[in-house]
Amino acid sequence: MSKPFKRLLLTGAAGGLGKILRERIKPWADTVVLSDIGDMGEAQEGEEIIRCDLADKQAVLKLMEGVEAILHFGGISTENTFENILEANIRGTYNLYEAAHKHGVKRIVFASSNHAVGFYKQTDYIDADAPTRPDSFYGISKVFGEQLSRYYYDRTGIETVCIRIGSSFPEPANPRMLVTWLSYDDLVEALRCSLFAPRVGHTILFGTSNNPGSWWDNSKAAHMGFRPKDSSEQFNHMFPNSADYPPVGDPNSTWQGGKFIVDGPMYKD
Ligand code: NAI
Ligand code: 15L
Repeated sequence: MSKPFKRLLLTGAAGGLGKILRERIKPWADTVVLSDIGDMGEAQEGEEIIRCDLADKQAVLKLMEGVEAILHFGGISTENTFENILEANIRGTYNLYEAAHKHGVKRIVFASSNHAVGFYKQTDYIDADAPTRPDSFYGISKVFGEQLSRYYYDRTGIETVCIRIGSSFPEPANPRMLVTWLSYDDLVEALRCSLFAPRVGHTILFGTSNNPGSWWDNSKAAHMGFRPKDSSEQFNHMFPNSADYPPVGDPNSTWQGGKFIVDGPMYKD
């Protein structure tokens, strides 16, 4: 049976999520092009491996040959120096969109982050139209990617779904993540909806499982048809009482972005 795409590009393929997605996205393309600066091991059947630094414009242009759609997961995934974020996330995402435009790519899924809105409080309930409130240089780079993709949609028609991923790990590491957790199955479902919903234009989707007490309203992305199946409730036993929760005033129990608001170079000088 023929697959939906001939060549589907996954950036960040050597990363935590990239390693999970590598297997799971195979049914969607004859060839999954895996790219990263890190080690991706050997190419398996249906895979092609291309080492590429996203900050290298010419290399990204070459990477894009024949690509029909992109899952953009590559880049620095936590707070870092502005210079490093600038190269990998800001210049890297610009290079990716410019190359995608030149090669006629029609749709991109951008791994944005809850840290684009991390300076909202945990008592706030926001939707995709709420102004961004990044909590770090990292969060600012995700806002940049969201705005850049908006611009490329308006200017060139490339469709993008920006998934503001909460915390996608095997299980929550703290009580905050009971709210932000995104199971791997639900992540794959969000990607499936992002790639195959008939028309997505430019959409911002909050990427969480069906967790109780969510801070995020996905009604503006209803056209995506994303219905998460998992819930963090299964992990409630890991945090049995409030003594496990940081005291009131602690970033992890105050801000949506948790401790990112105090991480990073700005606070270490
Ligand atoms: P990760 O740090 O494990 O993977 C990121 C990958 O990007 C790494 O393999 C790294 O080598 C690669 N990379 C970094 N700089 C690069 C460059 N200049 N050129 C090419 N590749 C480069 O992160 P993880 O957890 O797999 O996240 C993947 C994406 O999802 C990231 O963009 C992250 O910001 C985003 N995300 C992840 C969340 C999570 O809960 N895991 C939450 C929110 C967003
Ligand atoms: C992110 O954006 C990071 O990539 C990930 O490592 C987690 O820290 C996650 O957010 C989170 O907020 O839990």
